[in-house]
Amino acid sequence: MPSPLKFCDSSDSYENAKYIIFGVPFDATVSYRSGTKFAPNEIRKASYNMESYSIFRGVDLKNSGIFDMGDIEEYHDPEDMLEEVYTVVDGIVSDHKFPIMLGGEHSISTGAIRRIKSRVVFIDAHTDFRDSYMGTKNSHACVARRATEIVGKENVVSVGIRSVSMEEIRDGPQKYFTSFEVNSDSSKLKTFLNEFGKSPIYFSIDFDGFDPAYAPGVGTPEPFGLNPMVVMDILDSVGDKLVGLDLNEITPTFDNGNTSMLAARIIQEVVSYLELPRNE
Ligand SMILES: [Mn+2]
Repeated sequence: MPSPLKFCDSSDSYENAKYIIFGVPFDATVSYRSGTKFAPNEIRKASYNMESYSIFRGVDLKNSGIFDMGDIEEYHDPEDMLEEVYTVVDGIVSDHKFPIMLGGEHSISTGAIRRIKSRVVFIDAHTDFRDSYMGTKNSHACVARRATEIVGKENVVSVGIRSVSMEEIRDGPQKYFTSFEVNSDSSKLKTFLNEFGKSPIYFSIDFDGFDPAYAPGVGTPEPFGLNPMVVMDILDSVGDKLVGLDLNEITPTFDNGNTSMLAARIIQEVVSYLELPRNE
């Protein structure tokens, strides 16, 4: 899966790397604005604007061991895509490395969660708890439902919720924090995550969880969203237990550049957090 573009500071070989980036250019089930398949390369391009040094963490990412594998091939059937994501994540995790997946639409996460089977923290405007949507159970509108089936409802939480269907409320969705709760007082979220983060955590970021002011280039924008600083709160609470990351639903055709930039920066912040010296 060679790609001519590589994420910045991806200079190491796979063997020597700790963080493995790969793209999943898949947007076959999107319900409103398509184009997320173009996001992996836009995130890579945006990354070239970034300094390698994190002043916040005091970490230089040049030597952190990031390797960008490029993209998997473009699939049209969600189950084919999920099998390939599972295989790639299986290889990375079996080699004791940290997978960073660039979507693509949100349905890509299911492939990683099937392999990793840890607790899941979603950032999302939507509960994504429909049993099926537009004829497929692997729609991006169903990803949290699939996650609860894989790891149990008590092991999934969504942050930033502000758009839910009656059907999802009736079915009793996963634990969630609305954007209104988090924006007015994030202490309840942090208290919850401090406990939740005692087990390994897969972190899946749907960029429509952020306010459209910060992340305009998404498939289904929703006003009254999160400030991206919530990522720092989540890292402070569960960062030590992170076992995988994905960034999804970015739609470059509707972006002014800021959404891909935010994605590239979040990858840097997560890696620099994980690179902090630990007393373990
Ligand atoms: Mn969403």
